[in-house]
Amino acid sequence: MSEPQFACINGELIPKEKAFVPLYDHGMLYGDGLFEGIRVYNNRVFKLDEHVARLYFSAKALNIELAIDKTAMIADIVKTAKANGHVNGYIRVTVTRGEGLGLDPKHLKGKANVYISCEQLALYPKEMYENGLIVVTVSTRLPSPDVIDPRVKCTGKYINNIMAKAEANRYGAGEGLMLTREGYVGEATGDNIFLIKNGAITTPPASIGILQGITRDTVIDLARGFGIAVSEPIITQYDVYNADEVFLTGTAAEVIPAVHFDGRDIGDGKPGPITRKLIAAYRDLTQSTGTPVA
Ligand code: PXG
Repeated sequence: MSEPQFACINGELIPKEKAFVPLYDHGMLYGDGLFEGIRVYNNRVFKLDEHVARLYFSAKALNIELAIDKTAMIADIVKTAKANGHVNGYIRVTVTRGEGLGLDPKHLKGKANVYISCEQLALYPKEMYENGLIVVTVSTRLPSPDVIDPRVKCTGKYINNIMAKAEANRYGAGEGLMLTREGYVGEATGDNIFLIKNGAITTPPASIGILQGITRDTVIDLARGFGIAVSEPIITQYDVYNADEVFLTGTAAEVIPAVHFDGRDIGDGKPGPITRKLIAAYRDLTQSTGTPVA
């Protein structure tokens, strides 16, 4: 992109090439931070209130004190999107506990740091949305909810997801399916999973140890709006292999069919009709709703 690009650090817009993280930022030292990935579609920020709400719930859970309230955060996010002039884009909000050496939060200077940037991001090529993804179950397990509550979207936890993604890459798969410690189906490395069987939808319950995705909630609403039953039972690999259709959801991946798991075709190995219907409905919604940027 030829136009100047900006990041927003603690409310101040800075040319992107001059935007740096302090050496002793707790996020840098210990992964002591939170993040949100948010999309801009058609000059509107999609599900902005929901992302900011999740960020503040995560901050509360980790006792990270922000200097600004949700209204000011929303204004800074919109300001950053606007400054970068992306009609469609991907906003990253990162909050860290602050600056200071040593684990003890009482050594931190000042309040949490807030970093906001905006990029272009296409996670998968267009063909994958038409033909579907190949997925493998990875050996990297989800952290147990008694260690870190999965609803907390904290940066440090993601080393596990990165290792899982690298494992999927080694198999040449588009995504890795992560299981809970007990071996139940959890989620992909950056996406939630949905199964369709006999016209009804299932997805693992958030309490099993997964992120309660905003795209997940959106797709559940869309499906119910179509009169499709959605439930959240415990799901096993057997259920995945024997589903009629499977798809993944996430802000970055959006809604994407998954047609092949661990060497088995799902159904006939092609994206199914309900998946296609939900992809179309999700696209319509992203184009027509959201917080205006301009
Ligand atoms: N599970 C996990 C583990 C995630 O990290 C989702 C599900 C989907 O949640 P949303 O709210 O996006 O529907 C996520 C989301 C990134 C990146 O920077 C990570 C996510 C989303 C977007 C980008 O790689 N995680």
